Amino acid sequence: MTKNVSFIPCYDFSATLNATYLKEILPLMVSHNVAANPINYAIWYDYVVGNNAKLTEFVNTLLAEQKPFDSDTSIELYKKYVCNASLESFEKINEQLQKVIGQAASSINDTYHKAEETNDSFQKKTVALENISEATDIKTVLQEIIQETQALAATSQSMQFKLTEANKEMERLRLELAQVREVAVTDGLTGLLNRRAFDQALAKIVGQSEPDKTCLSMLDIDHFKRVNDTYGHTVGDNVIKYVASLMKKYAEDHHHVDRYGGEELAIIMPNTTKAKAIEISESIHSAMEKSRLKRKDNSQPLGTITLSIGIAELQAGDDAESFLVRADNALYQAKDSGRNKVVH
Ligand code: GH3
Ligand code: MG
Ligand code: MG
Repeated sequence: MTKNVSFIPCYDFSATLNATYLKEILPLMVSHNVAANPINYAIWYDYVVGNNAKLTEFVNTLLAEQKPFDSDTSIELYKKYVCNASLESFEKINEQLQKVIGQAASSINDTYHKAEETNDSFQKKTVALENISEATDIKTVLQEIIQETQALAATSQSMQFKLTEANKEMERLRLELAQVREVAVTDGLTGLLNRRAFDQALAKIVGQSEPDKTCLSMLDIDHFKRVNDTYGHTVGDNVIKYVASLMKKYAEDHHHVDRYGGEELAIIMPNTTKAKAIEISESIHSAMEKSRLKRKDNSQPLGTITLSIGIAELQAGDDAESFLVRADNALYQAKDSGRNKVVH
């Protein structure tokens, strides 16, 4: 069936954050007597990160009912919720597509055979008609021809109906596939494009663009660890979401706004001058600096949270990596020279 389809889960968090998770995951696994193999780690990773609601619910039920976390449960959870729903959707859609195509092909085949049969029969009848002289015999042959023509028309009508149905079903599957594809390139927290989409878009844009007409803006939240340490991860998540919303607000429609990983975000700007890239990045930077963010639960102000941004312009001879490195270097300079600024 679809053994050749593979779909790797996308983890786009920083090394520092993963170290934080590790410190939560391992004690949890030990306390629940879960073998620390890669499959179980992936499950408990998602559980600790908390971005996989269905998995969390399933694990919570298991824990509440004190059910053992055995290998069957673990493989079922991994296949269903980690490795992943998208793969299952792809397989399901693929199966349905095969079925629809199979039905349409068999209907076309039936009609083809019926037409061939009718053609043969007509040829025989043509010969017969040439040798018949009695009017009653001619009438019988003509009646047979009419019946066969009617049968052929019915088969062809049935094929038409089945093809119309197949067309509708394929359109439905096409939409379903588009949704699955969208999930595969979307970051769960911010709704921005994810790292997978960023890598793909950057390679494509660098390959197609003229130098001096494409820019890349890399953005990192300053002292974000402090935000997490002071207010907790949920508040930290909301700050990332807020920065993402500012990026969406100021970027142009044809730009790719991505979550590169953790609290690092990026905008790929094709057909954009450096002056425009600077203007957009400065707007995001100053909007963030002016924001007066408050905690949702108790309205406590979070204080000023700032951004460092590095901008690079595509140059002749660049590949995706060299372009990215230059933007990253600019970001590093922004950090190194005191943060809270745009460097280009
Ligand atoms: P700098 O100004 O140098 O960027 O300092 P920083 O503290 O922002 O940078 P550092 O790389 O030391 O820490 C980044 C932190 O971002 C560590 C990690 O806990 C946090 N982080 C990364 N991804 C997420 C996320 O998805 N949610 C939350 N809440 N925190 C995250
Ligand atoms: Mg940071
Ligand atoms: Mg960072």
